[in-house]
Amino acid sequence: MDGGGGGNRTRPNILVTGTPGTGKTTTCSLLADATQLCHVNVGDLVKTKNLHDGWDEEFECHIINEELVCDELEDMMEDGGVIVDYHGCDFFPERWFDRVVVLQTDNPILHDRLTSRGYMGPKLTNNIECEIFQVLLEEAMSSYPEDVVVAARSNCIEDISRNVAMLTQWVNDWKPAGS
Ligand code: DAT
Repeated sequence: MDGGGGGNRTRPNILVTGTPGTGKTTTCSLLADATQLCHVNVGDLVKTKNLHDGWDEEFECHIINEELVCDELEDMMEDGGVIVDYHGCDFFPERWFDRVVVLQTDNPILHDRLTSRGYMGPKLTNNIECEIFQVLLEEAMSSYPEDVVVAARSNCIEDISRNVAMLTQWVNDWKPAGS
């Protein structure tokens, strides 16, 4: 069982979460290029490794099997140096992450991004409500220590550049536990 400061890992693990469309994948991909950490897109992993319990017709997405996902990631997370990209955060072990970033986008902007992605009906409404009620920020705050969670605005390209620069700096300054 590890405590704070990253257990035995020599590089930190970061979770980038937020409502779909807030820019997680774009941010993680640029952050992985800047830091050489490994970007894991959990949605893609669930599809390619079949870590799900079928298809949800109403919300048009796979029903994620959280236990299978955690089992799949455990060894990698223990080694460290992973950026996890997912629109949920309460089922990962708390000890995995040194930083949890919650991306947030103003509603009209998010609405446009999701409709241009083809979201409509309950899937669109559900995600917009998720952002209005700051569901992911609440979930992150109730699942991780206060000093681990940061909220970051993601409305425009400049926001992405600023967030990537801020996180790159944080990764470069990070020190393993006991060092
Ligand atoms: P997510 O992984 O959170 O679902 P994404 O990275 O796939 O989001 O981004 C969805 C779309 O929105 C994609 O076309 C890129 C664009 N986008 C995301 N964040 C943005 C930002 N801060 N500024 C401009 N465009 C952004």
